[in-house]
Amino acid sequence: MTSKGVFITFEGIEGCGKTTQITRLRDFLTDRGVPVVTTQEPGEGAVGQAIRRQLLDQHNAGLDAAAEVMLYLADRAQHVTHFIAPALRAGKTVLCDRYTDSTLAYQGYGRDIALEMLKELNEFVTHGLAPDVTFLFDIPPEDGFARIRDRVLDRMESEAIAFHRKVREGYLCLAREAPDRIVCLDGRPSVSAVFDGLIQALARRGII
Ligand code: Z5A
Repeated sequence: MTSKGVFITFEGIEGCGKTTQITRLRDFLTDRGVPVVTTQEPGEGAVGQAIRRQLLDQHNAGLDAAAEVMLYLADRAQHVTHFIAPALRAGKTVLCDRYTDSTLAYQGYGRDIALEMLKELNEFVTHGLAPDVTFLFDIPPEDGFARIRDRVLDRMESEAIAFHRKVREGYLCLAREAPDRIVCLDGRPSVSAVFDGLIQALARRGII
């Protein structure tokens, strides 16, 4: 799949600060005249919204793990075809809140679904479209949940803390496996300090 724009993804457990940093980076790039779009998984477009509702609905607590992963992958297939790939072809920088690494971390490491199979399925639904760079904001689950304590938790957030610890450890394994693509930043310092680290990493890669 050919692309002209830059594809940047953001990963980490709940409350790690992805949305906050994406907003900052969008504004930073827009101020410099870079065409940029932001998006998220799951939930882009009408199909994505319908899938997202099912995935996060507390009433679906008994959702089968295989059904769960297929829904995330179906959302991604739609997302790549109808949003991400066209935006990249149009030369836009795409800032995407969660992508393939979320499936490996949550369904692979979190739910113990075979990683090699998930990697193949990710390849299938994305047509091999990989991010140019991925930011992983690493924080302990306790810190992430403290930040979102005023929210009504959804189905995924309601999983036991042990699940979220496995997901965090999974992300750290993924970062060790792909050090050229995944930039792991400590998500605990202030929003500005984390953003400085992100900008420095983009500058080192010649992206800004
Ligand atoms: N999921 C999956 O299992 N498999 C998949 O393949 C995919 C997803 C794609 C989607 O949740 C769920 O689906 C997610 C993974 C799963 N579930 N879990 N559990 P979502 O889209 O609804 O939410 P999220 O992606 O987990 O985002 P979030 O909880 O909103 O977190 P965030 O975007 O990383 O954090 P934030 O909104 O930027 O910040 C949270 C709060 O912390 C906020 O009040 C900020 O002001 C504050 N904050 C942010 N940064 C800082 C710093 N540095 N210091 C202090 N306070 C801060």
